[in-house]
Amino acid sequence: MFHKEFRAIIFQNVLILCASAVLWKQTTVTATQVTRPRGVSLARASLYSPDADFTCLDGSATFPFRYVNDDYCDCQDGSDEPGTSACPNGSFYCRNLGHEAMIVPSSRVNDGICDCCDAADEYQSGANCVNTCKELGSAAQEEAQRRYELESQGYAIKLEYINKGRQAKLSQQERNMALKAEQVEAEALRAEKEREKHEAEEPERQALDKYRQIEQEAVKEKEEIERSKQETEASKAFDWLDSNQDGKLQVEELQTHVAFDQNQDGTVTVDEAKFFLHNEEEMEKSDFIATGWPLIKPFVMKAQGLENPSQPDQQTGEIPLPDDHQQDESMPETEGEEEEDEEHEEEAEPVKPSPVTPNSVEYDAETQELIEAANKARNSYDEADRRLRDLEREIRQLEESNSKDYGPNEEYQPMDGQCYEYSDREYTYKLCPFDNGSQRPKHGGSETRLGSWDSWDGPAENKYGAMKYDKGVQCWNGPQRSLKVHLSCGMENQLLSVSEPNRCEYEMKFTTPAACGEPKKPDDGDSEIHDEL
Ligand code: MAN
Repeated sequence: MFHKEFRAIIFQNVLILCASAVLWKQTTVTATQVTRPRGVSLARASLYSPDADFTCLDGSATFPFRYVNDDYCDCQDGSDEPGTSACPNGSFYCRNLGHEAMIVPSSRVNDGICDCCDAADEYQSGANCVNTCKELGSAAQEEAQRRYELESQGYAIKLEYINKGRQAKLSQQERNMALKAEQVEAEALRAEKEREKHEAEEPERQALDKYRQIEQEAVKEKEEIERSKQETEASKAFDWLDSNQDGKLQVEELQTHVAFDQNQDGTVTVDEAKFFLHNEEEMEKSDFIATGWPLIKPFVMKAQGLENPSQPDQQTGEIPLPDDHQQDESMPETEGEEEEDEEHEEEAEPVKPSPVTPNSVEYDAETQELIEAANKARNSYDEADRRLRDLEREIRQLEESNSKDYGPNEEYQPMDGQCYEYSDREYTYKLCPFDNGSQRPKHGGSETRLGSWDSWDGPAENKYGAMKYDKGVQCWNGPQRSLKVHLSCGMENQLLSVSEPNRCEYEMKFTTPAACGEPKKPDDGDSEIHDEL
């Protein structure tokens, strides 16, 4: 209490001594001629009425108005001392006429440091502050004007982008409608061509069926001839090997031929001979033809120095065997031997060339015509089918592009289909908006996809401020790579920088006119702060 009274006495004294000066220092007059205590903004002027008691702005106390700016802190929120440094938490407002108003902590008032450009915060410190608001104001003004002009140019380009984007969307929609109409036609045409194809293929099938039968018969005939050739050859070999002509092949008979000396020790043992008789003592001719000769023949041929035992005689398919088998150890000549036995050659039935073979079919004129008609119908159908597929593909692509969000006014559409690059020391980065982002080592190596277009990813109040690309190439021992692109207003589309704040998580800074807002004309630079409570 004593303190309060003491302070009041001091205050009154000061008031008496320098009544007019203090009054002047307590108030300041603004351009709008509103009287308010020092350090109070225009917006708060009405809360400081000299004709009434003052209530702290937090409502915590009320006292005579003369306590305001009396250099003694009465309010917890410091609101009674806006123009002195008495309260640690007060705030001092400098008008900074000619530049921008500013609020500084009132603890800085008269601390010897010039905070306000109009020097208002140092009215008693003797800091010799000079009012620099005019110079600062005009520099800021110039900068604001420069920014405004840039933004205006960027915005003008953005308007062009909007036009282009809308135009592209419209023509895509028109093209889509036209394609859809064409698709209906193309479907009908394909159905018609399919019907025609079936109609042409049916008579062709019937005609070819006849030929197929002939072909099959020819094949059968050929096989039959081949089989009989093999049989004849086997039969002759048997007769030659069956030296005692008893109609059976015995072990001893085979032992006389060195060709069966499998281990080549100079003797054909019983076991070696029996091997060819399926481990029996003897073999009937029918068994020899069926299974014995195929086993023996390679040995016979080997003895003759022939490589390919299955090669048939071109003409007869027979093995011309020597009349005198005593001359052995020359073996019976198998097919493929150069010298031909004249007798056998005469005996051999010439194989008639098959009229129709699977590889060289000659069709009669009528069938040929049916095939050509069916081919034509098939080609027409294929063409109609291809056209429909092409249309469907184009429609799909258009719809995919149409479903992309190119911004509130289609302003980002012109960036689709373009790519932009940026190089740092190690990599060249590429951004193809609405498609993907990638990274290529500068000194060789393949491109790594950092992500594919996913969605807009800006904050709630500016969704179009950033783009997300995800599902990039898997990081070694880590996640799939991903990329965030931050967009800001600029004169041109340009990739400004790339960073990798976390391993395999990339960030790009990209400027584009599409991100420019409507430019606001700079004011005269002399602005008040709207410091609402
Ligand atoms: C490559 C690049 C880098 C990445 C590593 C992760 O070197 O894609 O950006 O950090 O792989 O292993």
